Amino acid sequence: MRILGIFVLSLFLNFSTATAHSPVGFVVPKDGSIIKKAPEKMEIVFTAPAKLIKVEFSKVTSNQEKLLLSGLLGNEALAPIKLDKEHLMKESRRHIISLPKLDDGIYKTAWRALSEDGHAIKGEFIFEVSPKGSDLSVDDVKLLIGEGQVKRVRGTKITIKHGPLGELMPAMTMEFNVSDKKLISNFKRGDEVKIQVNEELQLLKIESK
Ligand SMILES: [Cu+2]
Repeated sequence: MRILGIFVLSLFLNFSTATAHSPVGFVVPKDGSIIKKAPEKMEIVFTAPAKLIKVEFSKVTSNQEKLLLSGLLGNEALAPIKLDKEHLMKESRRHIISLPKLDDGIYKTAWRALSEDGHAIKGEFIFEVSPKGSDLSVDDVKLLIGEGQVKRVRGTKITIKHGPLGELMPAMTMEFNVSDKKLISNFKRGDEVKIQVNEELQLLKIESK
């Protein structure tokens, strides 16, 4: 997936503010991505259950050169787009947000949520719909496969320090759930593993490297 160079800096800033206390696993479309086909929905997936309390979705109307400068100050020109509110106030890891029909252009999403333990968290991401964009549909990029090191195993939960998973999830240390504890009972702290995760962030497969 191509990344808009102009967004790399803002992506970096978003990431560093997001990691302060935000358990974001990934978003779809990926932050900074350029896609050919307008998505019908967005996803925000947290590493632990959280409730979305506000989602502001806008078309960016300033030109791209300006966006780099003004975007960093957080005052790029935006035309708000109304969304329905079905996705709000549900406690879940994975949140799906329906979108109206989108024209070509750059779109920004700013969201706020409450984590399970009551922390307010927030973040933002940008994507572009353009004929120059990637052919990949948003569903094509969801195979979350990668490698990591086991940090802890407890019942049906396993904490893994993982590298990037597929196209979407950056490297991080996080806890995964499994449906059956037999899947992870043979692993212990320090094991180097290959993993596959689904879009609900359940661990589907784990094997020694
Ligand atoms: Cu992760």
